[in-house]
Amino acid sequence: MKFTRLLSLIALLALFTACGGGESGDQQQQAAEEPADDIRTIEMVGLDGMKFAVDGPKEGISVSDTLGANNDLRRLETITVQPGEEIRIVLETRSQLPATAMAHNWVLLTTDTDPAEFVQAAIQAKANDYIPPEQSGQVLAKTGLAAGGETTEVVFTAPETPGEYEYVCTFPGHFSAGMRGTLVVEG
Ligand SMILES: [Cu+2]
Repeated sequence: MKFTRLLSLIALLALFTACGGGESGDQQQQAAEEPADDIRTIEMVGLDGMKFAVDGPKEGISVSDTLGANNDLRRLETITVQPGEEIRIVLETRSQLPATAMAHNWVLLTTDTDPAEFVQAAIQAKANDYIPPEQSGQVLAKTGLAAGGETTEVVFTAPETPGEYEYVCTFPGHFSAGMRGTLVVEG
């Protein structure tokens, strides 16, 4: 009797594990396709070519040309939001290079910040993920650094003041290579 119960328990466990595995796979897929909440999400890709890229034009963003041969991605240029809108930025880095050579972040700056000066200061801030601590007051929102194969994200509330806010990648050299764009807060 005891043995039979043990067998049933093992069978149940096996069933549970099998179902659980399947379910978590489905959930992962769901999560990748549609986030559980209804926060507007901008998914972008950081490329070795040092651009923020997206897989095509979508409502509320503008893009420019494709990024070269064998690449369906387009360069992301502007993100348009409503004042005070809640936004999620998801940044995936695609690279085979080591993290020390290639990583990306997404950093939104105040309108009175000179982005070129900010990224210049960031070069000295490697220990702080290339965010210069003394200028942290100029950062409105930021993701962490994502190396090849990693994804980083941030949820933030867009500024209430209409205007054009620059965002940059602060990894050395990426801003000047074109890893930048504009968040437009509509009036
Ligand atoms: Cu970058």
